[in-house]
Amino acid sequence: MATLPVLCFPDPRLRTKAKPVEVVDDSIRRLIDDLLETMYEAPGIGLAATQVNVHKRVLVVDVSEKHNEPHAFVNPVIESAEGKQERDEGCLSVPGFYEPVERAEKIRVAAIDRNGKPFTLEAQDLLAVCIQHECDHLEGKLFVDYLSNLKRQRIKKKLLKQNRD
Ligand code: QAP
Ligand code: CO
Repeated sequence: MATLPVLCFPDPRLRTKAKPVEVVDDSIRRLIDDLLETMYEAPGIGLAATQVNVHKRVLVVDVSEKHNEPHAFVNPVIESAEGKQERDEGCLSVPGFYEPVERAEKIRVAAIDRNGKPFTLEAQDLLAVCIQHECDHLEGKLFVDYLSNLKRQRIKKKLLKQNRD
């Protein structure tokens, strides 16, 4: 296992659309383990492969208090979404910034697990938000894209300045 460096907004590589995984092999299982280790170390509640500059459709989440309920999703698809909720979101790729974003309250996601087995999961509340946030990463989309241009530009300027120092 290893922790991986996380790309920081506005790095253009975060805008890459990830490619579907064709076979869940040992290299994908290693990627899942490294994503989990990187997420737990941060600590965070979700991480997508895009954020570690691997452009494959793989993401991990764990919203449990004890950080002992990891979920890994390969080729996730949100099959249905209903209702609305608004929560403060953050992102390991946008360190230090938290802003409210509106998302679906309840979703059903279909994916493949670390053994190559298809599954579906129904999620609500924070888990549903986290999965929607991480699925966006695989499309090259960030939570700051839902904010006003002014807020996004301010965040961008501050992060660019931090990364110079
Ligand atoms: C996405 O984000 C998420 O700014 C996962 O300095 C977040 O794990 C979905 C993190 C909130 C829903 C609600 C952020 C760590 C972790 C930071 C994360 C930071 C250190 C973010
Ligand atoms: Co994120």
